[in-house]
Amino acid sequence: MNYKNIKISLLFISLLAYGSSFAQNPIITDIFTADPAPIVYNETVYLYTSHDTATVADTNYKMPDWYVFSSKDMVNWTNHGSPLSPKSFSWATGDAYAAQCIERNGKFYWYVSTFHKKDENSNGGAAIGVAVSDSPTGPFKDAIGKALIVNEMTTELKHGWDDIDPTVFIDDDGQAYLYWGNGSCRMVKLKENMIELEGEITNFKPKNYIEGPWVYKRKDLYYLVYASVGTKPEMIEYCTATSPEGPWEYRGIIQENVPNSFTTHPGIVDFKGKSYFMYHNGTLPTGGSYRRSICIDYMYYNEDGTIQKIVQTKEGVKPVK
Ligand code: FUB
Repeated sequence: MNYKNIKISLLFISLLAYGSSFAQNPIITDIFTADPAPIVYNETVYLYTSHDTATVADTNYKMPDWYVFSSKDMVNWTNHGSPLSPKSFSWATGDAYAAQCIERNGKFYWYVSTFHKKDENSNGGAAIGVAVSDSPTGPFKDAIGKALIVNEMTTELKHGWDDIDPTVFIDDDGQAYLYWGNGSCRMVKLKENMIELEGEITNFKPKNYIEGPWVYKRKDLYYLVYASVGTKPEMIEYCTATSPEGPWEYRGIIQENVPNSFTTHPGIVDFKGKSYFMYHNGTLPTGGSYRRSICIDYMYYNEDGTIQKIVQTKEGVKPVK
């Protein structure tokens, strides 16, 4: 090997070493993203996100639309743009808060929280809509031409933004459930068509619950993971149950406060044998509580199904082979 070849090899080796320790978190760096909601479809992870566009000087959210990203290795993410915004719903106005998409029978149902215009169906306030598509990346359209949940359907809390943050779960027997809520957690069954409610809305308040529920099943246990608030910014805590309707047993804190953001928000996915925990923080340059960024770290379970504390890292996760 001549001197030039040795130099090139050394450069290659140091690039490899740099690459393997390169920080992956936050995972999206060209726009500010929040409220991660991942699903696996066709050996690909699709990640549905909120989008923060507030300026550094702003003191509240500016969230114009929702985005979709995808990855086959949890490290390289493709931006599919924004196929949905509150403007896609004739009845909606205002911000595009947290949302979650799920596949059923080849169709993709994207449950979103936004705000309702004052009209004959609602006096305004937060509302939940559902959009549908034949593809995980859209195009999506309003599935029913009206909101699925309006403020007037839940009356136990008086603030107008209590009907936010939908999470949707389909049990092994095919029954679908929608959970949501700020201040208390609401639950209602969905019909098989995924666009109509079935039965009564119930509400309950897990310990320290504030918002951002994420419901899933692992082995025989149901998990309700959520953002919690006490005297500090939000953390992530969880409950488990042996039925999707509860009763929910409080199991503790999974994730402590995140740097530079008052909120955090859970999104959980298993992909190719590993469990991943997604959340947001404010660590991108010029980031903050209204300019958030999604991160991914590994998630580990104990033998008894309890969840180990998430270790928040800059390195994030390694590419899935
Ligand atoms: O992104 C807007 C709101 O902040 C979400 O709806 C909450 O979960 C919190 O992340």
